Amino acid sequence: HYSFFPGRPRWPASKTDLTYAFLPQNGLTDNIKSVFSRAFERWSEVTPLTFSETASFQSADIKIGFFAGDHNDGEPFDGPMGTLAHAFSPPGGHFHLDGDENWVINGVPIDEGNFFSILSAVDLESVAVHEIGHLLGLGHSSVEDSIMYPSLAAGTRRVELANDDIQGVQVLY
Ligand code: TQI
Ligand code: CA
Ligand code: ZN
Ligand code: ZN
Repeated sequence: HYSFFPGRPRWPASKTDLTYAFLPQNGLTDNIKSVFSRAFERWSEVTPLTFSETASFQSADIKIGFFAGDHNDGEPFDGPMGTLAHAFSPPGGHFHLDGDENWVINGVPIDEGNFFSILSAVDLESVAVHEIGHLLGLGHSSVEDSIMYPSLAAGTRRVELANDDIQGVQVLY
């Protein structure tokens, strides 16, 4: 079953059109950006919310960046595996991904020429859909095939919202 953060934080009802931006220093490719766009779309299909990319990192509601190790928010990343990403509950909007993961998009590594075991491959879209759930106010779910279930087998892709995820987010929005 779905859960919320303590106090059930959510984006205010007056703010249904959310903007997101990518940390300019990351210099992400269009392919990587399109993964996030698809991940946002899955949540906008089942809520009144819309998500659009803005060029202004400072003013964006949701700020997406890849960071390695300590990045000065008290929650350092830990190299390959372990913590993959973290996002803060509304209206925080910080969405950080561990730059040391072996991220893959449709099974293809983001970093060409970087060879690694498929056992350490992490599907970017799966993690993005999960973290956006947190950004919207969902905690973890006990339903095993839900997006908000707190574990994912290595190399696995899980991007379709389960009924449990939809019911949870529709309680909030
Ligand atoms: N990152 C954790 C997560 O997003 C951070 C976290 C731990 C957390 N406890 C929390 C966030 C409680 C909110 C509330 O869940 S993670 C997965 C999954 C992670 C894990 O790196 O462990 C995904 C990030 F589900 F695969 F295990 C994304 Cl999809
Ligand atoms: Ca890690
Ligand atoms: Zn962080
Ligand atoms: Zn989580």
